[in-house]
Amino acid sequence: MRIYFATSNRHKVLEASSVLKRYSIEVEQIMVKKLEVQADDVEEIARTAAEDLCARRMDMTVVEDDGLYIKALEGFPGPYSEYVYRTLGLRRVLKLLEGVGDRSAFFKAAVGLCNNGVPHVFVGVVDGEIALEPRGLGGFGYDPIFIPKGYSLTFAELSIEEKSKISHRARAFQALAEWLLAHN
Ligand code: ITT
Ligand code: NA
Repeated sequence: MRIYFATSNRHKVLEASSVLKRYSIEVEQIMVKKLEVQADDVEEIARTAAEDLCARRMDMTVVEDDGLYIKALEGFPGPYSEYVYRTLGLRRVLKLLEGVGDRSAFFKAAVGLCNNGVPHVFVGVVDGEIALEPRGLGGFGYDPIFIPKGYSLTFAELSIEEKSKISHRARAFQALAEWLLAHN
């Protein structure tokens, strides 16, 4: 089986492939811009984007929207993660947490799929905490400051295979793969 991933982000594709190959599902990146509405939650953003895929008759295509939700900041940057990463950057996000005791956070991935003209959304979450300093060279985005629960390394210090055992993206794509194999 093969799915098409409408994203500009190569890292998302590599990580999704690393998960989906276990299910013998191939992933092909397509440079089609996903519909990005503003909403309070990534799940709603992914659902609207999946509906748009179906409206464009893009079957077996997925889109993904993610957010990093920091507890002490009431879930900020959440659905604004991409914008905040580009504008504030990691250092200034860390600055917002100076002196804060509870550094817990979670990543949430919402993957929208159009299958046989019907939109579906699969969600994955990983709990963790925000590091004191950026560490590691792997991954992308907030990876250098996110330490998954039960680990001492940041996502950027893990290999793509290790990150893809536990990440929000891995969990969302596992749910997608299981659903696809059961329904196709
Ligand atoms: P698309 O073309 O798929 O939209 P994007 O990179 O713009 O690619 P999003 O709009 O979903 O993706 O933005 C999510 C942001 O959240 C992204 O820019 C990263 O900064 C961050 N992010 C998402 N997943 C991440 C991960 O696994 N590790 C670190 N940061 C992540
Ligand atoms: Na984007």
